[in-house]
Amino acid sequence: MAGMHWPPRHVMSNSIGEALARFSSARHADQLRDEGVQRAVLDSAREEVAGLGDLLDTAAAAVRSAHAVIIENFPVDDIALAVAASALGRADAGYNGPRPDTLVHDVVDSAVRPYRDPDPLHTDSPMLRRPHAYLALLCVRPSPNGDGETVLVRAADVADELAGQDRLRPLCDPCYPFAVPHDPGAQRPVVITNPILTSAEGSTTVRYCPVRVTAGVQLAGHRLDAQHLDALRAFEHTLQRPELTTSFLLRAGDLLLFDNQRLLHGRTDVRPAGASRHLKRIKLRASRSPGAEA
Ligand SMILES: O=C(O)CCC(=O)C(=O)O
Ligand SMILES: [Fe+2]
Repeated sequence: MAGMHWPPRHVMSNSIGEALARFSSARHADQLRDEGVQRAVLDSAREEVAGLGDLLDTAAAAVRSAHAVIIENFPVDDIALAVAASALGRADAGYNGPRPDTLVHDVVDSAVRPYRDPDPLHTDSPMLRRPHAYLALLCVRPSPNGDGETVLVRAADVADELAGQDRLRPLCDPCYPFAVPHDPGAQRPVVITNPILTSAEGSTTVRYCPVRVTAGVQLAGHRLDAQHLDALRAFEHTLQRPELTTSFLLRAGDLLLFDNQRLLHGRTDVRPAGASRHLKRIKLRASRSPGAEA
């Protein structure tokens, strides 16, 4: 269940933050698209910024055990963000927002993603064969109203709830349609199918985006039988349960690191004055440890 002290929080000291900002000002974001450069720059940052390595190790361990962590007082800087995020894995410039090669995507109010609408619970990059393992969200500026809260739900809590209703197993079948956004000129929309939940060795993962799945069900829903449709409705219903939800306001300088396959995330709506809200986002691949499977 969502506890009071989740996600765990750590504060970056001013001295670490200032040294990391100084370190970052001497680097260029373009170089950091390369994984080898990311490793080398992270190693230099660990060496040059006293205390940074321990803080990042603590944060990475928290993401592994608790699936999310917040580092407060983080410098608002793309390079500092990329350096810290790369402690979790490889920062991937692919599929991070509408532009093709974006290491750091600025999450801001826009016509395609207006802040007045809530962003319902989802996982990112659900159409990829392997969705990104982790996300990093750095708050540059919250909404001045204090709306636009971040919402997190653990896949394992949703699965526990559904298992009790005998609706977990259908959701693990790879039959759920996700509509892939396509070019206006494309002949017909592409629909891929995936499980929404997987459960193995005590670990539950989730892949879900309401817009993609709703469109997928409309396009290919006839292939979902009553049992699978019923389980999908139960899943959607369970996401609304307040006791499974943790909501909090990200403040300027809060860096949220989390597991994109073990948590769903979303955002509550933002009133017009909150259009200046601004986050920075990095998407990460699990780093390949020596000898591990690809
Ligand atoms: O605006 C937010 O807080 C949510 C952002 C989000 O879902 C994302 O960037 O993937
Ligand atoms: Fe997202």
